[in-house]
Amino acid sequence: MDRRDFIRYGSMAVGAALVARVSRAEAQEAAAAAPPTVSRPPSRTPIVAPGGQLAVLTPNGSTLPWRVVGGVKVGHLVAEPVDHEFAPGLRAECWGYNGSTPGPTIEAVEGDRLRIYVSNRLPEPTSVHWHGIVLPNGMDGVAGLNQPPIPSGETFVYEFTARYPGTFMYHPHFDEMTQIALGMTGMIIVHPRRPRGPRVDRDFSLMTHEFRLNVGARRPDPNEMKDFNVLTFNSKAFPGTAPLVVGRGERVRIRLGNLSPMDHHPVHLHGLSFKVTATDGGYIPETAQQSETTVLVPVGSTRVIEFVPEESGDWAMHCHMTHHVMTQMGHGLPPLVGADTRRLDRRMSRVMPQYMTMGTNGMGNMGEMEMPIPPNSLPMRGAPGPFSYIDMGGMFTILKVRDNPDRTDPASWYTHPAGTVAGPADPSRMRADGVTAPAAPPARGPAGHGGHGSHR
Ligand SMILES: [Cu+2]
Repeated sequence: MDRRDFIRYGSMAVGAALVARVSRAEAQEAAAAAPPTVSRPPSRTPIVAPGGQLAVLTPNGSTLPWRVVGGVKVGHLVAEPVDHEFAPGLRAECWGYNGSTPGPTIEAVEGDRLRIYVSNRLPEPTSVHWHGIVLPNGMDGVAGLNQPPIPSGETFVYEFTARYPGTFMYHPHFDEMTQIALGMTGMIIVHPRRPRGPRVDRDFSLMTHEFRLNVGARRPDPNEMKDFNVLTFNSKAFPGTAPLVVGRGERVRIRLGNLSPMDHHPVHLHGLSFKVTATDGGYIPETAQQSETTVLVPVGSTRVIEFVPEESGDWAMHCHMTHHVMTQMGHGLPPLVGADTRRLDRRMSRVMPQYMTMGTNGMGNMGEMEMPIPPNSLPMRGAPGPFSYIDMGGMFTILKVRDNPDRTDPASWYTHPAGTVAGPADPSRMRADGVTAPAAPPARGPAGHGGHGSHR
């Protein structure tokens, strides 16, 4: 059953309308079962490369461990199905590496000799392509072109030198459409032997991705070409995304990769501007670095950004495609804004006393309606925030800028200094400023169907 079928099923008699039967008991039950809003990020990392370069943090992820044998860094990737949680309440069988999607971040230093074993526990062959790495042709991982595919149950070995520093990726090059769509991606970070540019205090890695997961389905649909409904950072949809906790005045680097099947992601950060310092092709000279607040990360590319936040707070970081901050039931619905549904509601209430058509005043409050949803599905979007419901989900996370980042509980909200939060206008101040409020919008529909907060 996909979400449209669910909507149809829920509103058989009314065709296009979106139906919710909301009762206080149901809402309270759902709220009691609701998981915590944020998951915990990893703690601060050690120095791993010359010049005091810090290890990269992979929120919601891990780093591939090395064993050094005769001066060679030896690692092991296991390609396998993984039981993956996109966000509390939404699980699926994905494919990944070493028990996760994305796979562990591969972190090395310029000049390192790497030997990486790849065991295939998938039901079909696979291969690994080291995206952006300059290496001998037979190590490039394109099945058929550079090597035979790795049969199910077998282990191949790749060996190459990380010749150039940079931010790269890895993924299969056998049945790419299926294997990448099911989650087989990962980042490769090669630190320079001599640090470039100012030293950073935090270094994060985020892989953007998109999945088609029909409500009730066990696995994402790898055959989907256009209509994705679970949008992710490191394969997590908000509120499953761990926040990035940083210090005010610290220099922060975020490495973004995109191995989505079909979509580029314009990733936007609030409250600051950043410089794009590198791509998977190499470093951008300082004189050519542009100041931006949104960076487009095309499919098959990485973009590295750096910034120094000057304002503390909880700042949104998200893909700016509005349908990419939605989840399973967020799009593909009939448009209802401005529809007059009074007759429909009167008729429906005869057979279904709690019936209410939603969406006629906009969709902003849909996520918090706590309407009954099918098992293993996400509500339309979002999670509770410090002021009200945050109506974004999907490819959304929070940059938490604090004065004491290492003593900050990542689950805590920013405490705003008095007088620094937008609120209702004071009528006398409005008069003094010569501002007259326009008439309220014309009332439509019976009481209880109106604006924000009136639905319970
Ligand atoms: Cu996007």
